[in-house]
This record gives sequence, structure tokens and C-alpha cells, in this order.
Amino acid sequence: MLGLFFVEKTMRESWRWFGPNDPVTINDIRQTGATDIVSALHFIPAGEVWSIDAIREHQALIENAEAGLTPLKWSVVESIPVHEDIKLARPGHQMYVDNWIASMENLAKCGINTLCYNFMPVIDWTRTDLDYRLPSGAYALRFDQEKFAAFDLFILQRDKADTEYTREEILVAKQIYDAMSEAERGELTENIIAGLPGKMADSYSLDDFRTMLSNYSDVSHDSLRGNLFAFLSQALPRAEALGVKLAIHPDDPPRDMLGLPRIICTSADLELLFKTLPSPSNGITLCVGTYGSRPDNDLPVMAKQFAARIHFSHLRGVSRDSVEQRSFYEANHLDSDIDMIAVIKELLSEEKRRRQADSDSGEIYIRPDHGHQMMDDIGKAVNPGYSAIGRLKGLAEIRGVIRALSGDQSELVS
Ligand code: DNO
Repeated sequence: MLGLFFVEKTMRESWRWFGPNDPVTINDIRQTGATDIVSALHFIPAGEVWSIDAIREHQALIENAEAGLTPLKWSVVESIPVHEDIKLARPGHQMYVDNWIASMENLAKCGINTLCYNFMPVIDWTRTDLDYRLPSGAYALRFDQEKFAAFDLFILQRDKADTEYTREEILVAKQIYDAMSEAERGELTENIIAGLPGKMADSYSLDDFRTMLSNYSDVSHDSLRGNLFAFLSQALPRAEALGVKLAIHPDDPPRDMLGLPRIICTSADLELLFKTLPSPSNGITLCVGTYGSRPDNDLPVMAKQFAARIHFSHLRGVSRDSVEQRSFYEANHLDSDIDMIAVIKELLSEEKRRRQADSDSGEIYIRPDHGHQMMDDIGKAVNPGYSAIGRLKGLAEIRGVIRALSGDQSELVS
């Protein structure tokens, strides 16, 4: 009888921890049932080497549990920032490439082998609203294209921005801008250029921001892509030798913005990446919510197409506005525009395939990405998107799906 209830353990449940200042503590995370931690040395400025001592110290904070408590493991790094000079291939950038590789080597020496990173110029992920009220009374993150245009055109007043919007879009943006109070304009600016934890080390004033953007005025998609490939052609051979898996995170939202080229947004972008650099260490973070905020990305299809390249996955749902499809809010993990169950099915099939092939590419780390601010989360200081209860709800739902689908794995892998 007992055998009936035996379910093979699949997918590594991980949880992001921002370090000792994260209001969600390691002991809180332990209670969620997640087994693995996703973290980074956010206090080290972009471009500097992560020393073995600094890594070990952070690792001890995560892994040294009180006797009797379930241990947690720091398994995934998110992220070692890629210095802007590498993205721009500026003279002298080789030092930053060497430092990035040295950090990767030090992490590998400490047993941390899965590494998420991104190649977004200037800004990391971006939202316009950090407390968008849902009908349930909980709060979500939202990207509002019209508000974003109001920021770009009338607050930032970016050079040539008006050539990138239609007349109609400019009119709507102006109405939105006019209706905003000074405080609301300040908050929008803060949210876009200074606020989110993905770019903890970098926040800018409006002037610095304009300067940073102008560095890219002559950088085309092809040249940015060339710079990514040049960086990876140095990092990947070392990663392969060390058994490290690199997992590039998509550009969020996945399209050009603020006149910046963005190059990891679609299946075609990934096809080109792997055609150019087929190394088995060259992989992706399947950020379901990011890719899913474009209507032309079909997530279950992408999960299948790139299955062998997925080392890490952020599970999160988005609902796009019906008319302006570039605007979205972060919906419930299972109820959004994305068929999350179909995505999870693909990930489980891939894990099964790896087990059958006895492949060393191993299990896929997943984490509940972002969560609503709800119940006791409300009113607490949280890193936007990274509240405890909202994420726990997401994890619990995802865990249920995984468990249900894992019961009969014979149907997986078609
Ligand atoms: C947002 C995150 C991003 C991500 C980086 C990865 O919640 O998914 O900040 O950590 O872009 O490099």
C-alpha cells in the first residue's frame, strides 16, 4: 500500500534570500519547506571579485543551522552582475570579464554551480507600480506601459523619445503625466530608476540615468549581442571545465525600452544564443513571468523547445491588459495568461529525461517568483515582489501541481 503514496522527489524548490537585511529570514524560509537558497553578495559592487572568504561567510549564514533544524543549501547564485563596461565592450573591460570569471571559479570552489545572470543594459527588471491593489485586497507589482511612457517623455525627457511613440501614445502619456501629483511623479521615478532589489547595488539620479542611457545611443542589437557572445566565449569554457551551469535571465519586460537594445526576449533570441555558443554550460533561467509578458511567447512551447538548456526556473504568472498588451500585472501563480501547469509538465518531463539519460545536468531549480503582498505582509517592509506570505502561497500551489503531476510520470515525456 505504502508504495502507492511514494512519489519520486522532483524539482528543487528554492527561495530567494537577499542577505542579512532581508526581512524574510533564513529561519522563515526553512518553514516554507524549500530546500535550496538562491542568493548573491549584493553588497559587492558590480565588477569586483567575490572572494572565497566572502562567499563562505554568506554560505555560513545560510547553511549553519541550529542543531535539529532542517539544513538549507545555497545552490543558486542570482546574480553576479555583469559590469556595464562588458556590455559596452569599453576599453579596459577585460579586467571585469576576468573578475566575473574569478567570482564564478570561487563559487565553484565553494560548491555553488548554478549561476543566473542577465545582460540588460542600465536597468534590470522594471515596474511602474509596486502596490497595485487587487480585488482581493492584496497588492501586486504592475508594469503600465502608459505610465512608463509618461515617465520617459515628460519626467526623464529623454532625447529623441518622442520619435519612439505614436502621436496617440504621446497624448495619453501627457494626460497621465498632467494628472499626477509631484509625489506620484517622484514615486514613479523612484520605482523605475532606483527601487527594485534586482539592482540593489546601482541606483541613479535622473541625470546619471540620462548619462548611462546615452552610453548606448550607438549600440545596436547586433553589437550588444556580439558583446554578450564575446563575454560568454570566455566564461563558458571555464564554466564547462568547472561543471558550472550559466543561466541567463531574460530582459524584463522583454522588449526594447528607453532606447536601449534588449536581446534576450524571445525564442529567436535564444535560438541564436545556442546556435552561436552550443556549450552545455550555456543555459537559461526560464523566467515564466518575464517571457510570458509578451503575447508572442508561448511558454509551454518554449519550455519544451529549450528544455535541455533550463537550469533554473522562476515560476510566476502575469495577466496582460486586454487592449494595451505591453501592460501587465503579476497575477496568481496558477491563474494568469500562462498555462503554468503545462509549463511544469514540461519541466518534469525534462527532469525525467535527464534521469533516464543519467545526464549530469540534474534537477531543475525552481523558485516561486514574486508574490502578492497579503495578510501580514501588508504594512511590513518587504523587497518588492519578495514578501513571505505571497511567495509561500505561490510555492504551495506550485508544489501541489508538481506533486500531482509527479504521481504518474509514465505520461510525461511524449
Ligand atoms: C526579479 C528578478 C531579477 C533577476 C535578475 C537576474 O525579481 O527576476 O531581478 O534577479 O534580472 O539577473
